[in-house]
Amino acid sequence: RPDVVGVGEAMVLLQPAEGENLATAERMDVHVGGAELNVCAAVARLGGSAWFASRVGADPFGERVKAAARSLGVGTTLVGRDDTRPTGVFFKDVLPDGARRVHYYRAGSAAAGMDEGDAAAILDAKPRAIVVSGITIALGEGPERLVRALAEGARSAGAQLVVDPNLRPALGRQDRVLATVLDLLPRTDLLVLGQDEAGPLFGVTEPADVFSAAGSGRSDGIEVVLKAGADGVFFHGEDDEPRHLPSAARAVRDPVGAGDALLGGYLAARLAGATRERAARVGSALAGRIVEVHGDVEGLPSAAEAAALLAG
Ligand code: KDG
Repeated sequence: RPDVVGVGEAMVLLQPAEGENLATAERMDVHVGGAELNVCAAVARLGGSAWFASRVGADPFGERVKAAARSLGVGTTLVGRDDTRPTGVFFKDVLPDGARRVHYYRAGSAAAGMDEGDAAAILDAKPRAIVVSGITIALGEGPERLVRALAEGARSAGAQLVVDPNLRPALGRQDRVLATVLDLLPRTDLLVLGQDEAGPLFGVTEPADVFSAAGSGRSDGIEVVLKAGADGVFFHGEDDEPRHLPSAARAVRDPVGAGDALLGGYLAARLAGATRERAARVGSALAGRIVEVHGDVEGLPSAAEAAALLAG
């Protein structure tokens, strides 16, 4: 029984070396990225068992995604193969001001072909937590139905439902993402969102307002983690009030993947019995490492360092 199943799309990521950009680079580094796989990688590094659930194409990039997952210690039993659709690809550019911009080549990808028919295998695995994100909802109607089916089945399968809105305007369907995340809320056990996502979702951005809009104080309890970028993170104190932790990052080179590490770190720590505060510290420490290094998961601490973080 896995601790966590992350459901979504992972892609091959091509990115120019430091100081170069997509318009002129002659060589690129090859990585694998995908929000829910990144979450699984963080959970695995903290000693949890994490499986990735997805589909890849019958192509070398599909093999590469699976190999990358395995090398991160993430199980691939629930990664299916689609013989007619390709594995998605994305490129990460560095803008003159240092900001990152991603370009997707994933329309019609194998993962975008997932639908509610994929839910049974995931629920039958009886994970302790299922992680879904708005990226999957944005991939199309089939993936949206899969996310809804998982949300409906999670509790009776004994799984917590973990939701990250992961708004990605470049993917379109953001109105469907917002509506679905709101529909899922009454069934959500842990909501991890960016402060910039709170406005579109709830119309409020102050931590206390976001927490109450998300349903804090609900009798069966929802935990909220609000990511405020350079301003750190707000988490749900044991008394249901928002608590704040400053960012653990010493320098920011590449922020992509930080939110996933924060979610994975927080969740793994909670599943290991940590308090909300310790879990927020673990998640924030992982996110701080990720932003200091190029790549989505390359900055994760070693297993030994991760264990030390967990132990406090
Ligand atoms: O959170 C990091 C992800 O945004 C990145 O890995 C790419 O999955 C990705 C996406 O769809 O944006």
